[in-house]
Amino acid sequence: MTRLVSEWIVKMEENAANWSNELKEKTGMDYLDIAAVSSGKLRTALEGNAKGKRVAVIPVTSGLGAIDSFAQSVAAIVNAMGIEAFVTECTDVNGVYEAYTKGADILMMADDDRYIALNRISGELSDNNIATASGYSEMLMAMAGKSEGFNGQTVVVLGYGIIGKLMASYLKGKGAVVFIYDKNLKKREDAEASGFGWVWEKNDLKKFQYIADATSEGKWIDCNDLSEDAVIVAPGIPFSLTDDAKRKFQGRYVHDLLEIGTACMIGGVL
Ligand code: 2YJ
Repeated sequence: MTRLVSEWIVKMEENAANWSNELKEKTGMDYLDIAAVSSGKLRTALEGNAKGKRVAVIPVTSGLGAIDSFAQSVAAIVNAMGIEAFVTECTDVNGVYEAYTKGADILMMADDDRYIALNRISGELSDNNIATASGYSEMLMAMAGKSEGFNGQTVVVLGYGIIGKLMASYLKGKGAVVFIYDKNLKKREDAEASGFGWVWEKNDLKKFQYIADATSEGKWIDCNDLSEDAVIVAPGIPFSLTDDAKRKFQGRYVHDLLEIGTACMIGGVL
């Protein structure tokens, strides 16, 4: 799991609302739409449930410490969904106390292993890994024009780690025939036991139009590595496409560092 670095997210606070609009152009869904579809709720229901709610984001210093502007970025994403969010002045347990005393309905916080949203009124909890996997899978379905399901069409998931496994299961549940590509061949048995096909060669990735990329290597996919009509969703950090491949597939890929997962977490607890 890749830990975010503050230089990567330094502009997120000011760009959070723009990215929601760009996603709408690329996929037909903004943050609130993707939050709704990934959590199986209606957008109008989320809008109704969000009324008057306040979200507290609590910086957490345990482990490797707080990441500069992480909590501010999360709050900006939630604000961009039309929901009031603030960052607590205190951190850790004291921050949880502050969130409660200031009347927050939803608490968001992350340490090195887990990033959660907790609705303290309803008791609902969402996890960033699950939210990210379902959100990006739904993005792929929308971009592929398969919002109702893949109906036996083939999808390749790159990287069979936490998010890759979750996406593979989610997409299978949506009717896709899922193949896995992972450079660690030891994962093949596990993937096949879960009912997924296995892609042996990087060269074979060209056979797939629909790609869900959960790898964390960065710049290992170039222009000629994918099919001409490839559609790519990529929660993996750093992003796999080279700069040339990004130009080539412009408009046909979605990748971000925090936004889609965060929006979907809110969907899960509203
Ligand atoms: O509050 C802070 O600023 C930090 N404690 C945030 C830490 C963020 N954590 C990560 O980036 C880890 N990779 C865990 C993320 C889990 C989601 N997949």
